[in-house]
Amino acid sequence: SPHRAGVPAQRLRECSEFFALPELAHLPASRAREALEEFATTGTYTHTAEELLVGAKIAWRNHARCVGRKHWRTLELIDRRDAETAEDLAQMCWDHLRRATNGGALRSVISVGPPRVAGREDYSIVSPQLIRYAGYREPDGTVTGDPAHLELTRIAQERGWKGAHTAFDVLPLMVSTPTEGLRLFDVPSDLVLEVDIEHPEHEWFAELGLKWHAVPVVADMNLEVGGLVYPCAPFNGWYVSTEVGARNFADTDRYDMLAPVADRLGLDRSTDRTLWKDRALVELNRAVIHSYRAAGAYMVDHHTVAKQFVDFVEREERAGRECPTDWTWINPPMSSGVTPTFHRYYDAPDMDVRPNYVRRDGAGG
Ligand code: NRG
Repeated sequence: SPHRAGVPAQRLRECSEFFALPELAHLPASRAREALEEFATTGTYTHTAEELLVGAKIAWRNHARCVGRKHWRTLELIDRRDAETAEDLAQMCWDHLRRATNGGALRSVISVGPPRVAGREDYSIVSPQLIRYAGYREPDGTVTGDPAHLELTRIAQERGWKGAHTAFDVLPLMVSTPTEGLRLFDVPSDLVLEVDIEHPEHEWFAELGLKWHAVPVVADMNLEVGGLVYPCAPFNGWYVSTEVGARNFADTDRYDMLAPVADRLGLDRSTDRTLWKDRALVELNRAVIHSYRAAGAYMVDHHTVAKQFVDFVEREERAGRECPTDWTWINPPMSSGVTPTFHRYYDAPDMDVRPNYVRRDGAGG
């Protein structure tokens, strides 16, 4: 029977389909047979580093919500499936930050820890990203820092962490292992490249005291490849400027900076019809793009990434591949109608295609 270890039929199917990918056509036919046999009998099997990297790249190519997919071939792997301790995972994350940041010339990297094994707690990164800013609820009800991370900050504080109480305290890295449970590690500050936000023309902008980190390393998604689940698989590309300028700084439940920016610009906020929000948003985003460029920290603007994405979709069409895409995630949160991604339809955003990155439950990011 092919179900001796109780592996669901769907997982075995993912295994067969994985080894049938053209990207693995050079493997001997015996590899697929033996992997499937071992998976069915023991409940797991071991990817070669090459299979894992191919899987991680194709997972990126398949991810319907990612607008940066044109660069899927450039992904680099840090293979730490041999990690045993929480320290090992922390070390993996520090290596990741160093390799990904690269002094500002960002590189796309994925680090992979031990796969899920039935009957054992996961090795995982509990933090939604490797770098996140704390949020503190003040007695008057306001928030200092990032309101998205109030809960995460409370957990860190319960575990004895003390932040400096600025609006940009880097939270400790939180990891979990089967034997040690949840553990916290301060992120070495020399591994956190940050950009102070200033405006190309308005001197006063720097006085708003905004800054952001250069590298978004998403850590709350499972990598699913060939029927295996890797719950510890932090990965990064680079920021689209609007993620920072039109969401993190602008959302009313994040740093909520549109009104302060509009006031410094001297805009009339007495009615929405003056478009003060839109005008403040443009200047805020100009400041973000300008500052990252001046600091030598790579990021892409929403116009450029939209063009790259349409190139990617057309290339996938020519290659005869489906390209599942979520229109609502691909389009930028400002000026969508003046980017090319807005003006077309895509293959249905099928989140079930594998390999893929699958969001774990928990805090947003
Ligand atoms: N909006 C989030 C980051 C989500 C992922 N974005 C990327 N991913 N660019 C934020 O921190 O603003 N990536 O792998 O590059």
